[in-house]
Amino acid sequence: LTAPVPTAATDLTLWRGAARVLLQNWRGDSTVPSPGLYPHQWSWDSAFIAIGLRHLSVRRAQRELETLPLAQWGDGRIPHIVFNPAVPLAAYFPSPDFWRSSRAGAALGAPRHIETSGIVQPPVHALATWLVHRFDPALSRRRGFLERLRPRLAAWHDYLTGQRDLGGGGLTAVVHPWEAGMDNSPAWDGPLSRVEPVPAASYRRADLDHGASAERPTDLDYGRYVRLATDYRDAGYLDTAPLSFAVEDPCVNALLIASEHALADITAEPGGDRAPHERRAARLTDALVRRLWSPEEGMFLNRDLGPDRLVPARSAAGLVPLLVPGLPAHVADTLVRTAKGASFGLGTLPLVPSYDLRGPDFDPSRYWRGPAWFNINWLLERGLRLHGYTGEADGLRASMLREAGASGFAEYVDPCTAEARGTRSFGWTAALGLDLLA
Ligand code: 2M8
Repeated sequence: LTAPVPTAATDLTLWRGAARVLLQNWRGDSTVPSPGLYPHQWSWDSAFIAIGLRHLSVRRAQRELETLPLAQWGDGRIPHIVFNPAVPLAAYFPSPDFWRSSRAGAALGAPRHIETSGIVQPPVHALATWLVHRFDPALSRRRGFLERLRPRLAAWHDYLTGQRDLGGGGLTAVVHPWEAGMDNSPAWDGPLSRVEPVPAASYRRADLDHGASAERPTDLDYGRYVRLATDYRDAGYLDTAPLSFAVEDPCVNALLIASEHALADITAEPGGDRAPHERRAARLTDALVRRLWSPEEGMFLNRDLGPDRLVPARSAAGLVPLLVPGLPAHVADTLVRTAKGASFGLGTLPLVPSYDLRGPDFDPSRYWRGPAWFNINWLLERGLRLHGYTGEADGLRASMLREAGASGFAEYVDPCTAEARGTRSFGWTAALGLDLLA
């Protein structure tokens, strides 16, 4: 153990509970989000988990972040799932025999001996790497932690800002709802409506073995997810192939910017030049505001690259850019006003919901269509602090600490009642709770 154990009784209970989840979900060189529902390594989960794990064991946190890029593809992409070969195929769908990465991704340099998915997830990794380094710089230097990760993180960001600038406007785009991490957000309903679902009988949903169907995406959503993933795979995971789904997401891009700033720090630490990364972060920030900011809505929206227009769905993804350091002050202030308003209830509800409470498709229980998620709230807490909203950040922190423990470290909660939803003993809920406690 590298962190002091808290002394206050409630903190101690939370600390113990969170530590238990992280110890139970540890698999030797990485952490599963949940042993039942998600029994492999997930990309952005690992980054959030490492941020919390550093308080228990810096070595494990470093290991978590080192393991993931071992599965990086030659074109720079870090896959959204790294499969554990010891887990039976039927335990999770889509399984390695669906993605067939080592064959279908061979031309793009997919690993030959590790099976992965072929899509990506939000780039939280450089940010997590920097936070883990800073926690124990001496150990990090001794182990060459930053040196080993820096070229891989740079290649990852080059991929996202290069091949994945599908709209040509200076932002990165996602080609599947799973890539943004908010699988069934109402923001995808419009773009997804153009996708022909595969027949339900052509695959088996393993998620329903572990989760209530009212809290998971619908079969229609799944049919479309599978169609998109199949088409992408059959095109050899090429980003130049015609793509029926391509969207610029404000949360993904905000995390890329925050991570690009972290990459500047990572580069400068051994004496390298931070300027190219700072310049890229500034260019991305300009593009984010130019392409995704909606003054009318007082928040960022997704841009659907098919018709090239903003999607009018108000998802919490549109508040996450609050964590971008160089955001114009009037934009940051407007975002906070929107978060505190009737749509997102910051300061009045236990946690900020994943989607506009007053939106026509709001559902307090169904996955990313309303429930509150701890990673999004953690990002907002960080953003509030960054822009000087200390009181709001303190309130959100206290609320997250209370609900993380009370919900049994739930995957997500009803944003109005804070009742637990989804799976329990969920990795990033425990990790980020621990981080806020420290
Ligand atoms: C959820 O997504 C996976 C697909 O990647 C699934 O539903 O099977 C999302 O909540 C995603 O953000 C998360 O990374 C993943 C594992 O926790 O689960």
